[in-house]
Amino acid sequence: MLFMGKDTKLKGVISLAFLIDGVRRKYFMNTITGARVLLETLKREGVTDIFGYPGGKVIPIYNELYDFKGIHHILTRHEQGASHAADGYARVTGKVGVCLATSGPGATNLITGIMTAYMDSVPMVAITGQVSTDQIGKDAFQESDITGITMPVTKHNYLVKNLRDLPRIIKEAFYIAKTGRPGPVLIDIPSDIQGQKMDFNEFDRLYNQELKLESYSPNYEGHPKQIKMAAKLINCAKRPLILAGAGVIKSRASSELIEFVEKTNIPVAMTLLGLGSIPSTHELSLGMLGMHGTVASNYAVYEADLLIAVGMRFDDRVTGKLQEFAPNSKIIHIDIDPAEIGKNKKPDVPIVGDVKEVFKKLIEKVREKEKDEWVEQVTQWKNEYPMTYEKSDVEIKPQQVIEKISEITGGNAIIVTDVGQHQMWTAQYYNFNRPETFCSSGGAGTMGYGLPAALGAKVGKPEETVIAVVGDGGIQMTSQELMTLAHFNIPVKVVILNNSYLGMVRQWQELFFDNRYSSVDLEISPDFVKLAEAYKLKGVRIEKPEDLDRLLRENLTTNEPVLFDIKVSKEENVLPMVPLGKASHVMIGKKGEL
Ligand SMILES: Cc1ncc(C[n+]2csc(CCOP(=O)(O)OP(=O)(O)O)c2C)c(N)n1
Ligand SMILES: [Mg+2]
Repeated sequence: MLFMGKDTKLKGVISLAFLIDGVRRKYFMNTITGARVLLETLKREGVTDIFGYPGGKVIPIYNELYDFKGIHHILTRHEQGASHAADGYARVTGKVGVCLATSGPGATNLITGIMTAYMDSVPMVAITGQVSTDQIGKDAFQESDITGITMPVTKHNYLVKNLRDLPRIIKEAFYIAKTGRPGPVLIDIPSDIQGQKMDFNEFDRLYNQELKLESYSPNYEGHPKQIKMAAKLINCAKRPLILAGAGVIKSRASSELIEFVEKTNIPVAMTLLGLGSIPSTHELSLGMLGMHGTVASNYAVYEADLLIAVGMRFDDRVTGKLQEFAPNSKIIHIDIDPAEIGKNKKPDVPIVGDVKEVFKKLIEKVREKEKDEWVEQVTQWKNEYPMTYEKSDVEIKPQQVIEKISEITGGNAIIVTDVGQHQMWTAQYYNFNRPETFCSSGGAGTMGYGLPAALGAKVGKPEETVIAVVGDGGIQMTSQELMTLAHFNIPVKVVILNNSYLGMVRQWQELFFDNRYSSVDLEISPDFVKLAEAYKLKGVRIEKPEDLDRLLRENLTTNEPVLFDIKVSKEENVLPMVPLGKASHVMIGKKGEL
């Protein structure tokens, strides 16, 4: 054809311009923005999902996210939701969870989630936007000193002052977050740095430089002499007991723990966050210890002559009155963090190292042992004092709901809880079969954690059934994340144990403050089913015991998000209980002191 139309000519010119630009970028000057540097580095660190919320000082990052391939961004409805979601994601995958927020209020909204992750040693990288470098310190719009504010609740944090440092900083942040004792790391990136340009090859070179962290080198091995001493103590002990904490799960040492236990026939008590490290139904599992632990666990601690404390930190909810904790016992303490050794309880044999590595060596050195009188004794306690509650035909008991969920899922779901009585009932009545299936805010006790953390867990493990067990109080702290479930069609099951109270506080007021129920009444609450519907989710109300089994079975393992509002007996208490400040073997049960 001799003559081209005007439009066709124009298209031709535009295509040519694009082609030239492409060639120029590829072979001569392929520059990328700081925001792009961030995303490229995250991708190289294996990040596939980010939880976040945009704002003025991260717009350049969101601009790059717009068409960036390989990273999926989930818009939560509050930054707190983003940090808890990153936490839930990390706990079930073992990967580093990533959250992103703008400067000022966006950044400060992340803090509760960062602190929660810090207290429970969860690997997380939190990225925040900051005002531009020339405005820092001038009270610019939405400026906050987030590195200063988060100093006590992060393992490390960074304010990026030069784009050339960014690839190294991100790489370091991931390394620090996931190695040694895991924890959250925050990276604060001023907006001008996000917009500055860098040559792609230069980025590549900077990223590939070897990490040099001189003052940080976690010890994984465990000292051979200490391990030998530990084995000697274990071989001589008459009444040994293992206390398994979150460290067992974080170092993925469950199978080594089980091998060790089966070789030596030593019983195991677990901390709240250690649940799942050995199946609850294992004959040598005594269940949880501590304030709401089993009688068998707490009695065993009192009677033991050797405690093998593994990846746990003698938290006060575990020990009760510290001076009277394990009074007749020698202690072997295995932990990756040297700062934990002797912090609360002085061990006879400290071993600083990774639980998995240490156990591999211990298994070789300990003698095989048959079940003996000690195992008989703890089994007798187990049988004599099982977890029990009074059943009812007229009202649903909260413990019954958890037992039912355990039965329906076969103990194989991922269970995420909020904080309160329902959390403790879940720990007591759900039979955890395997590690990385229980997320709960142990150290911080953060109400509002459950729903967003479950959302993150489901994104991390889409093939698993994820159930959030929450209270009628806690759900109201982060209920906006129901919208995130609906928006991204994340099929989490949210089970509200609705007792119309801030139940755990009410329990303390009943038992220790003369029944003076002060500000714990939640009778005036939203209609949760209508709330679910307002968020475009299915809501199911269960009020009668006879409907519980059917309605749970029909809706618990389907592939859609569902919210259950389950009316449970209002004034049920979590028992047994070690009253605050009492020795851990002094427990109260249904009929007073045990
Ligand atoms: C953010 C936050 N605020 C306050 C508390 C104190 N607290 C612990 S448990 C609890 C009551 C929780 O009530 P609900 O969510 O209904 O759960 P329930 O105990 O009734 O199962 C409160 C207020 C907390 N742990 N976290
Ligand atoms: Mg409640």
